[in-house]
Amino acid sequence: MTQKHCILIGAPVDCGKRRRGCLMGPDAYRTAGLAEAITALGHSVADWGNLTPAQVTVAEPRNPLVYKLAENVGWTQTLMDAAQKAAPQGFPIFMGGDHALAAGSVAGMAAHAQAAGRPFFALWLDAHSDIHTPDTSDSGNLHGTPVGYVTGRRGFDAFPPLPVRVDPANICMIGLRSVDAAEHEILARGDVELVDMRRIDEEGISAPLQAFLDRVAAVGGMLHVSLDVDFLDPSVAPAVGTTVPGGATVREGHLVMEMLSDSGLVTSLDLVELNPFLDDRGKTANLMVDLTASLLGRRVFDRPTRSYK
Ligand code: HAR
Ligand code: MN
Ligand code: MN
Ligand code: MN
Repeated sequence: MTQKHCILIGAPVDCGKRRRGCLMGPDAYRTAGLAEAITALGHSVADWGNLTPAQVTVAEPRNPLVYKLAENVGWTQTLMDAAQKAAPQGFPIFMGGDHALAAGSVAGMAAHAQAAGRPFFALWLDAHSDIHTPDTSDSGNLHGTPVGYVTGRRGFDAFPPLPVRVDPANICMIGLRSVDAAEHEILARGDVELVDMRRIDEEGISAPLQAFLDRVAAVGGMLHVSLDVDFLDPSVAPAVGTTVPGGATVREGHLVMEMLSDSGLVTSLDLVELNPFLDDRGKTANLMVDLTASLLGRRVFDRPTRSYK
């Protein structure tokens, strides 16, 4: 695998939902040895430290349930800028922080791809589809809305203008098992590639992923991966506020990461929703670090498998 310059961007976003703790995520990744795992693979690392949200004022949201709108908007601006600054210099890794951060990281990476003249794709590894708008959210938790924002849905007027809309046909969601009615409605009408747990059980996780990667490769796309802790089964990744039973196994997680690594297509990564306050002796943080290492080239054996004759 070619060497990368990895840029760790600490995004202690904790305003995307009411349960607190994701602000400790970036430091949990540092404690779990993320930088060391990356350098052990021959890559270089720069840690840009933890960012802080731009201070903004916003009008009262139409939906009174919406939680901490101004802080979410500020983070979106900050991370959109950080993504566009980091992307020309290396491989940005956004250490969350909750999934609200992806409004900024994905929008910024999409803007970078456009500037580079390349198509942009996103892989959403998550139990949830996160395609609400602030108006359709029945929780008011904006970590359920980043896909709505980046695909240009209406209702984000308080947010920074979207630099470039992400085509829903360029998004693949894998791991789905908790989709709200309003999200179901928009997804049923749209072009997002949907891989729910039933499909994974029936087809395996590699076939739908490979089909998506082939599409990205065919047009020379840049691929952003947004890895939500709750993509994984809570038994192996308990440190998340929104656990949903029946998630991906450790083996499925590593297979996905190794295939992504082999593809050579991934240009940025979000690690989101880790709540270290809920972890069991660091097991979730450690697993997220191991998955990142697989994405960056860690292997038991390289493929193709050796022959023994
Ligand atoms: N759909 C639910 C809501 O909008 C839960 C969203 C949960 N989102 C995350 N990220 N944890 O996937 O409230
Ligand atoms: Mn999510
Ligand atoms: Mn989720
Ligand atoms: Mn909901």
